[in-house]
Order: sequence, then C-alpha cells, then structure tokens
Amino acid sequence: MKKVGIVMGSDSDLPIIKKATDTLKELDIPFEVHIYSAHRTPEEARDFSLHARENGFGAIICAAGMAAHLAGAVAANTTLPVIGIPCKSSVLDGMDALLSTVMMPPGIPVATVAINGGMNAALLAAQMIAIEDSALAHKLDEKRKAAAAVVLEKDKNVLSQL
Ligand code: RP5
Repeated sequence: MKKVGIVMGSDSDLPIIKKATDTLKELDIPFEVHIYSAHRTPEEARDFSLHARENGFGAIICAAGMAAHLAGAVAANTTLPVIGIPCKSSVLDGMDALLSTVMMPPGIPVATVAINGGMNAALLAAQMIAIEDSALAHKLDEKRKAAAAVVLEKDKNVLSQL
C-alpha cells in the first residue's frame, strides 16, 4: 500500500497532526511524519516533496499555521495529491493559514480541509489511496456506517434529554 506523507511546519502543530495519525492508524495505512517548514527549512521541505513519489507515498498532508505556505511549497515540487490543513496558531485564529493554504494559483492545486481539520485530511488521503485498494474502500464504508449509527442512536435518545 502507498504511504501517506505528513509534514507539519512546527511541533506546535502536533495536536492537529495527532488527529490525522490516529485516523490513519485506525485504517492501517502506513505513514511517515516530518517537521519541515516552508520558511525555516525550505531545503528539507523541497527534498521531501521532490522524492515523495519514488519513496512510495500516495498522498501528502501538510499542516501549517500563520502565513502557511507549506502545502503550496510541497505541491510545487510533486504531482502527488497534496492536502493542506490550515492550523489555528496566531491571533488571526487560523483565517491567515486558511487563506494562505486554499488560495493557490491555477496549475498547482492543494486540497484544503477545514481549519485544524486533521481527521478529514487523513480521511481524504485514505480515500485517495482507496481508489486502487478495495479492502481499504470497504473499511472506509464501514467507518461511515459506524459513524451514522452513532448519530442515529443520539436521535433515538434526544427527546429524553429535553
Ligand atoms: C507555522 O508557524 C507553523 O506551522 C506553526 O503553525 C506556526 C507557529 O510556529 P512556532 O512558532 O510554534 O514554531 O510555520
């Protein structure tokens, strides 16, 4: 199975990445995690993305806050799908990172999830890997069914709480 690459701009982004790695672990998807910054360690971020395909990755998740150029910088060096997580890590509450991540110029796409959207980034990466992996696609279907069952259980009980 292809691996998911996870790159975060700083170790202060770890709580958001943890939501992604928990989800990937639950789905038995192999992953690799790095702290590379578009601004502080641009060479390492570039090298990782340039060689990601030959190193067995199928998708890359990038999490960064503030002027978040990491996902775009990684996407510039690979045609693997890149998923950006804008992180809330400044006085602008993540709006800065959201706009920096989502507003890519035509030609270099980044699939941007919600601010701090670690779980959805992992699920989206899993769905990409599952295009060629029917066992994983089945696991994703089952996970959705389980999540729906939780909501329906709450529906059954809501009246008793009012
Ligand atoms: C970004 O700046 C990082 O992704 C992080 O979200 C933010 C703050 O980084 P630290 O100052 O906490 O290292 O590059």
